[in-house]
Amino acid sequence: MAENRHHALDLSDEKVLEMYKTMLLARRIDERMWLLNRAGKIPFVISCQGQEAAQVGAAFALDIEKDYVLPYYRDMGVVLTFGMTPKDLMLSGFAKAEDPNSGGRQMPGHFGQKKNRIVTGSSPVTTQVPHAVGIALAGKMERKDLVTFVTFGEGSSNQGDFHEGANFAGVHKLPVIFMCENNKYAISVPIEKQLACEKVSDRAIGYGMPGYTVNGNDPLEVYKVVKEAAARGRRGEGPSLIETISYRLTPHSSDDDDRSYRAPDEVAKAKTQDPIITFGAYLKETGVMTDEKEKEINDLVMTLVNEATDYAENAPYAAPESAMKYVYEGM
Ligand SMILES: Cc1ncc(C[n+]2csc(CCOP(=O)(O)OP(=O)(O)O)c2C)c(N)n1
Ligand SMILES: [Mg+2]
Repeated sequence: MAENRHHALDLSDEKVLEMYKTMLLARRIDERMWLLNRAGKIPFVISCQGQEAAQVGAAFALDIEKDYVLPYYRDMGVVLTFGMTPKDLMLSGFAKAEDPNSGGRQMPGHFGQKKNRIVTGSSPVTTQVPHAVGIALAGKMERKDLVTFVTFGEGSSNQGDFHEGANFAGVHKLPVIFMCENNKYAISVPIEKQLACEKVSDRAIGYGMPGYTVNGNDPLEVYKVVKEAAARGRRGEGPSLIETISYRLTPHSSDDDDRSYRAPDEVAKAKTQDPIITFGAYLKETGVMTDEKEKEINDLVMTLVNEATDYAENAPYAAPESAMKYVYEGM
């Protein structure tokens, strides 16, 4: 039997099975969205595939009753953990009126849900970073017990917003967790052409915060480092920068053909480290997940995905006369 690593992190067997279920749910919703896109039913998909372990491992380390998350477009694992439902996500995919993210107005992947403290983001990458810093500043001024958690890609870590936000958070010792989901590509640009430094986490020193690079395919490693970062933030010791290394298993989006810039072999090799497979294997090797339990989780996940698909497909679009709602105060 393999070494049990989750008990040392105070994670029960039940909790790690819940992590696995959430990762699998994100993966299966995402896969369904691709099928629906190719069937001409939903306009656009931007995937979480390959990043579920980083997203779920991190989100499980936060306080879902108090903390604020500012996810980026791939973070299905984060928003599912914070309470967004498969139905909500499918309503967004189909761009239907009831979509809590935008009322069916924006592209999918622009997450936002007030009741779950998922802060809505914009399409220009990295704009969520200064927002996370601002919310952490407000929390500190109001003496609230909260941390903010913000994610972005490694390509986006070159944007000014990241550097300005990180510097301000470092100077003012704000409770922000900056998590860079390094998936080795920014659309067609490989990591070697994006960064002159070896690691994104090397940048932390410039902003007076600790920086960590962890295996983004291992939810337990990510959980541990985010848990520690949240504790530091709550103690008033300031922000942290965490870089999770994984691999983007799909093309950039449903509108991209990745065969034009990366070798199929490279993708095939990365698939051997697919976190759904490796974490599933860990749970089996430690005796936490039996074959029956695995089937039970799979069946439950597929029921949720099917129900969400049917519900969202049959839901109404937003009324045309509501198009300007939330844009202008009165028309
Ligand atoms: C400011 C800005 N520039 C360019 C784009 C177009 N764009 C959308 S996603 C993306 C790549 C981002 O790569 P990375 O940050 O590594 O995230 P990933 O998609 O790999 O998760 C680009 C260039 C944008 N949305 N905003
Ligand atoms: Mg990237």
